[in-house]
Amino acid sequence: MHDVAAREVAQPVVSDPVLKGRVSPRLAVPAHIRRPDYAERGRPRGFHPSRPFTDGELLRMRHACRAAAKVLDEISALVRPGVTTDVIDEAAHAAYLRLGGYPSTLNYHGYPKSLCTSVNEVVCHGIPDDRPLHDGDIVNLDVTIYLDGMHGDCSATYAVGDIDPGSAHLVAVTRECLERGIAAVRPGRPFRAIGQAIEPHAARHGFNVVRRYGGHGIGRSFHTELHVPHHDDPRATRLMEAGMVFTIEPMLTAGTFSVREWDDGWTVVTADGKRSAQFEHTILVTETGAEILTIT
Ligand code: EYL
Ligand code: CO
Repeated sequence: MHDVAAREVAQPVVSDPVLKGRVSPRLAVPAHIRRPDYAERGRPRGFHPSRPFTDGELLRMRHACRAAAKVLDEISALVRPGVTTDVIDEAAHAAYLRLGGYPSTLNYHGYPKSLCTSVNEVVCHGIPDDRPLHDGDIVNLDVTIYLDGMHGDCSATYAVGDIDPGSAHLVAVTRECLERGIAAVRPGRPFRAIGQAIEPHAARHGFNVVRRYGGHGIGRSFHTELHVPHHDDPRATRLMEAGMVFTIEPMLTAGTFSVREWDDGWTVVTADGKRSAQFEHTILVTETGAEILTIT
């Protein structure tokens, strides 16, 4: 397997590496908020496999997904130079609680914060800390809420102040890849069709698609057994069914698709230090295509 060679177009800058900051103490969740089963001990007891949702489940799922989109919309207004990702985490935490929900990432496999904030070469699972956002950074905010017994998951990548044209291009193409992935959803098609729609679009613009992480089935469980590759993976032979719900969340890189994990056990960065962007929606398979659930 070979990474796609960059074409002669503006590539994102390589800025100073993102350094690990100080992580503040865990935030509390009031007793009246309904918690997922992992909230206390960190491990889900199991998962509810992906299958078409009942009408009742779908009603609750729409509620959770709309709330996730509202939280993301609200906290995205905070993105500007000088704001720390910890301040964004505090705002997200308050927003989940105000909507009556639990921050799904909080203590999920021990994860310490209420959202993921992934800056520049951080691909995903960045932990909010005391690092201020710098002018020229790009940052993905990944929000998941547990509400009405359902998880709703969405993310977007934002420009901090003025960003270079190469980074703006990476962000734009990544958003287009999510749109193309969603447009490929149709009952009866194999999941492979999603990556087949995404990967060539990324490649056309000289970007690579991260393979190590994919979308996932979601609902009563944050993650089900259903894995949704964003690259063309011949193993993704399962067929989409009307009523299924899953995320599509392509991560594109300006360089290699290979990733490394920091020794904090969470933060995932590109192996070559080049920038990465991501967009995510939770979507429903309809009779004719897909419906985006994570919209306000
Ligand atoms: C927690 C658990 C290893 C998230 C997502 C937070 C991170 C690393 C184990 C997926 C999987 C967010 O938002 C997500 N997908 O869109 N784990 C997640 N964690 C975590
Ligand atoms: Co997410």
